[in-house]
Amino acid sequence: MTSKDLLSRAAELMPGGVSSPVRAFKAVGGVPPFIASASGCTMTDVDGNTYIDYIGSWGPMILGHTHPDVTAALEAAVRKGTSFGAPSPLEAEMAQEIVDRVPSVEMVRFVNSGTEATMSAIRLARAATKRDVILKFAGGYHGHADSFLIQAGSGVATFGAPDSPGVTPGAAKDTRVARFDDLESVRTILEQDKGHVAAIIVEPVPGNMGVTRFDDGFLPGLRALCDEHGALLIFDEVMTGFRVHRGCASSLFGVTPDLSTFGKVIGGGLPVGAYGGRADLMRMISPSGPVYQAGTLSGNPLAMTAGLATLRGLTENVYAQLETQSAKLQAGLEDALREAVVTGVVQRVGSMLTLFFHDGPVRNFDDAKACDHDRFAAFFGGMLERGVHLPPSGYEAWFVSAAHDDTAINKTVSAAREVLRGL
Ligand code: KE4
Repeated sequence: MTSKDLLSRAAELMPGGVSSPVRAFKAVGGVPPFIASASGCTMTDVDGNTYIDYIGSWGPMILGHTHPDVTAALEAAVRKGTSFGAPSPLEAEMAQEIVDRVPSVEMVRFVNSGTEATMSAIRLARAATKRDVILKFAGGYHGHADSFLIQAGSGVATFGAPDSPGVTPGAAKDTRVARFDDLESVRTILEQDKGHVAAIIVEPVPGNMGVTRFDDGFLPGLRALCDEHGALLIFDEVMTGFRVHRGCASSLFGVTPDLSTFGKVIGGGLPVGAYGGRADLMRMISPSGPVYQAGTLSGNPLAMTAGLATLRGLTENVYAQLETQSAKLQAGLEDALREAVVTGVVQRVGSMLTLFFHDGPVRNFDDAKACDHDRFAAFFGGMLERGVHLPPSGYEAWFVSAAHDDTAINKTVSAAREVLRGL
């Protein structure tokens, strides 16, 4: 069956025929290739077409698909059982790897997705501070828990409004939405809700409105405002964790959050999330404390195995290689935009980057929305035809892996040159 046939059948069985909305190509049009296999920096669809892959499963595949160390570790692990529902040595081993890498993390709890990690972190923050309000940023994505599916109210300091049917006004009333890279908008809310803000949650490098630029003083400014107002600072590192730096974004920028959330890379492609941070806070989590959170498959031995193999494969040399290759890609794309005389900007932190069809920097969600997303859809289609599979939305980050060698980068850049010339 072709991808087109598979989509028709799947759409009768699953909403939109997909397991997560972005995969349906609504933002770019066309039929999404149904993937049969992947290897290194490529994916191959059921029709036999092979693509250079910049989705990377939305971040986890930082070593590349079917990395031999990850595959071998999983093959051995699966013969010992797939799930125990009881403690295993692998969880503490994995927790140690995280604690060793991230100075701000003293204790960790594993869950099964980034969404579970962030919803648990804000429950803990509310319990620890005995406050209800959570402040997030327009364009920030922290998974699909009700507290996060909130759009900015009419004015910055007003209540958030549900951003999806099914999210109740009750859920929305405890979430405020500020402007990213705008400390004044944060200060306004903290003053307005003085004594009621439990935490600020922020992607320390936004990747869900595209990779967004921001002032060096922004993250330190959030830390200072949290300290001034008795709120906790939560870094949502589900995407940035162990990608932008061996010690995560908190180490890259030298800003210490109270709690951090993780996912993607720490699962090596298997379902994992985690939250962690100050021990005095984490000890409040059941069973050592009163804050309840649980999960049937949390700490799953296969997911821990894939995560451990991935983290251990992320050596200093691999980080250096990721930086080199990602810089080559950025430079090539910028040259291609210039040569084609197409207005656009490439913004990158480490091995996550976004090409925006926008005149000037993209610093917040308003800028991201002002990009030419129709032009992105045309660019996406042209790249796909030339065997390069970008993330199917202009609001997403492209992910470079350790498997993206010069051949892959050069092919990507030459495809971009051709497509941009024709836009
Ligand atoms: P999951 O529940 O999808 O594992 O993680 C939610 C999440 C939390 N925080 C950040 C910063 C994230 O980027 C994500 C998920 N990222 C999207 C990519 N834009 C996942 C792709 C999808 O939803 O299919």
